[in-house]
Amino acid sequence: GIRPVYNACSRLIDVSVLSGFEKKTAVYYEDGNITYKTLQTLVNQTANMLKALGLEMEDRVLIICHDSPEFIYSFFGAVRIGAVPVPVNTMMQAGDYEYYLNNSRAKALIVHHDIWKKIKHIRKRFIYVREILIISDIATDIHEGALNFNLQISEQPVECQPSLTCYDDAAFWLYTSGTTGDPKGVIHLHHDMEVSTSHYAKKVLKMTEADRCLSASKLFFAYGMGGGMFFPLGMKASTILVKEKTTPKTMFQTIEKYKPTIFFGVPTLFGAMIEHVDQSGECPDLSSLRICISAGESLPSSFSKKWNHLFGVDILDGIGSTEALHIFISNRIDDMKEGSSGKVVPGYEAKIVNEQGVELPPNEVGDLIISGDSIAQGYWNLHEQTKHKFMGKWFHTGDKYYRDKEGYYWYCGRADDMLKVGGIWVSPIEIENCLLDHKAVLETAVIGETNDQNLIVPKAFIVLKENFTPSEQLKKDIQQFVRKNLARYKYPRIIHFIDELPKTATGKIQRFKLKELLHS
Ligand code: 3SK
Repeated sequence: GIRPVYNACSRLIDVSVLSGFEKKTAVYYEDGNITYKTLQTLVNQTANMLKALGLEMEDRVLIICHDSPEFIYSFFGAVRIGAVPVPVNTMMQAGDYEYYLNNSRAKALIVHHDIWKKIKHIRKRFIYVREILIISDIATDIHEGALNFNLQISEQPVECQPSLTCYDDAAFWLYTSGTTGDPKGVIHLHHDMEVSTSHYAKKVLKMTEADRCLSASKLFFAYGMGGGMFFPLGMKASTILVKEKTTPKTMFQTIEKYKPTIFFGVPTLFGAMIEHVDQSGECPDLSSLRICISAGESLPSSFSKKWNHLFGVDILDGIGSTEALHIFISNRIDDMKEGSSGKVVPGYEAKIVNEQGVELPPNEVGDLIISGDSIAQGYWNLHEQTKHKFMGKWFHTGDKYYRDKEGYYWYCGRADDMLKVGGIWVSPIEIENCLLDHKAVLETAVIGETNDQNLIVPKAFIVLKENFTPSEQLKKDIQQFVRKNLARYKYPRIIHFIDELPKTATGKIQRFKLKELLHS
């Protein structure tokens, strides 16, 4: 039979006159506010434009868009007509966009004008693209063979019936890059955003319409998309969008200006913001915040302590993934264990298993697998990898964890980052957390290096704080510090001072790049 209609756009965006949300601010952006009513209208106009251009259900629409209202219009405009938006990272090279466009077989491309300028010379290599829409509010910013997005939508009717999609239709894709191979298209369904909002935003963050969210992570990442778009819109709260690059300074300025109540960050950003205060001696007013969230990597407890001391607000650490759409294990506002990722978010299940898939008892390190209704359908056109990771209702996260007797989960690293030192498994995260407690260490990443005797030893890459200079004596001090605070065999036998650690755009440290350095 025909399944009931369920369209993620109408579920998250639509408001009626009676609801009282029409006049409420949905988006704060560059000194302008967009109400829910205006947002709904502009999403409808975008949907009508895509329809008029011949886009149909299931057609992919690639979106290369900075954090701005147009991101939301394009994303939900496509979802409304049953097309499938594929937002991608705005910081990539031309060749990466060629890959995304051809791999997704997107029929339309919506792109900010500054990025279009960097890729238009390879236009002929985009095999499936029929329509190109350039986001630019300068009407004269016309590009050959392309349409002006803003002009086009302004000419469209303001009403648009959502298409007859159902709960399990594909709604959007997100690309995720592993440590090897090409990025994989993760297929999310129409119900995923609402499920994640109900499990995490509502039950863990206790988000209400009174909240104002700011996400340091950009909207094209799953983490940023939740914190900066579908949580606030789904809860009829407000979001603050910042087009500029995320830095400690832009974040402090934005928080002081727009007074968010919830701030989504990542550990390296929290660390850099703390360092900014230490260096400048000025402590910005963050009193509007009722809670901060950290994900992406495990948050060192030294950061949460210092942050709370400086700003009087807690950071809730959690773990999520692009495949799960958002956070599935998290600390709670009234139940936090510093250094842990917290407990399973209501609505999800988690298990720690060994290589045979047998569940392990508390305190034993194994593979974290999870289940829950926001987990993606699978990877686009990657049948083997899909079978490997999506096993029945369980998704294999690729993370090593243990659960303590009280039900808190402790991150031990990616499955492929764990080190076997002297026959004992060692978590690089534990060593990194200890190193971060040393007064000279700003950032660090630990990997395994094979020594002369063919044994794996921990090697620490360390970025020093401003007032410290690299020396042999400092290396010895740091090694001694770890030996004093952790089991002796865990101390880094090799220390390498470095100016900067390789990171993803969300601030995740790319340990695999450091490993490549060893072999180059
Ligand atoms: O890396 C994470 O922890 C994460 C959290 C939420 C959504 C997506 C991701 C990758």
